[in-house]
Amino acid sequence: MSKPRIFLCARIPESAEAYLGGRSRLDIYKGKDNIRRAELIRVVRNAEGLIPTVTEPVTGEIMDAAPDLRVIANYGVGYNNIDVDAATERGLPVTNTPGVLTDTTADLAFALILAAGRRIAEGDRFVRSGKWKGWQPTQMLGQDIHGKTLGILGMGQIGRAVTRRAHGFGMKILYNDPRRLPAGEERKLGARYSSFASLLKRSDIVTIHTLLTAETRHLIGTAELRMMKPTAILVNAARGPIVDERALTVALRAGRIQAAGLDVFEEEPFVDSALRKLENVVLLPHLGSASLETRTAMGMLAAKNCLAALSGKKPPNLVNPEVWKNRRKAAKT
Ligand code: 8YV
Repeated sequence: MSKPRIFLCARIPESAEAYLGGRSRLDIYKGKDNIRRAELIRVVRNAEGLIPTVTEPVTGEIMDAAPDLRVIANYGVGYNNIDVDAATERGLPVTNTPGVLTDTTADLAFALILAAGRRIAEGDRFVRSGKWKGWQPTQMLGQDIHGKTLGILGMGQIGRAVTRRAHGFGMKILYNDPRRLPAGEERKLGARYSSFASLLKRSDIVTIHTLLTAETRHLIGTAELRMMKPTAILVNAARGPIVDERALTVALRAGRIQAAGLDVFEEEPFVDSALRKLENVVLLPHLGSASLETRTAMGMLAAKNCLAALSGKKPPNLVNPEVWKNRRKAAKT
């Protein structure tokens, strides 16, 4: 049997590329910048498997440009870049990479909490600029993180991993999620359920770990920022559009909240200059899962999902399982 044709939209760590390359006829986009839509439409024509990343919107138009396409295996746990309904309509399985990046992303969220609270990036800029003229007792005072109340929006795998870290800092944990955890699980985790409004009002730090959906788009806007404490810190390592970036910029500039840490933006890689000018926000280029170990593991999982589907096996991380059910039904009739 000839090897399947797979198109990978960006370079991934070497060992994962080698794994895929040994099992498929692999074509990798090697451009310096992200692949553009027109180019993707051109190259996807030959693909049976497509591995996109967060930066490639995979629309019905892309799917229709690929007559042989049999699977879309996202490199990432969040799959808002893929029109899953369009894929389901076309009988195309979509997969993602959950689990392998949970702890790495939680580490990064915690790094943002610490960096925003203790002014770490600002301090680094201060030293590099040569402006530091000597130690002073009131210089660059931030706020303690240990012992504070942490509000977690979205208690999925990453939210739980953040909770575990927060216990090491003696923090009190509140959480809000459309699905409340069973009491036993809450107890084990050491997190208390809170209404959305009450979490915003009571938390010293609010960290976002929800999926981007129609319901969570601009979940945090002007009204929500006004509910937060003036000393509050907001962290977003989930998806940019969950926060109304303009409203956040206004709130940070006016000192309506104290600081923010952002790993994601509404229109990546665009970050408004008004936000970039502020000292009380830490800005990162979507580094949530960016460790060599984790980006390799994501590549291996995306590869396994892709190869499984191409060999007719149910991929381990299907996000639209109804496609598989329909396929089995069709095979029986
Ligand atoms: C990835 C992420 O870097 O997995 C996710 O949802 O946001 C990041 O960890 C990105 O999706 C890569 O495509």
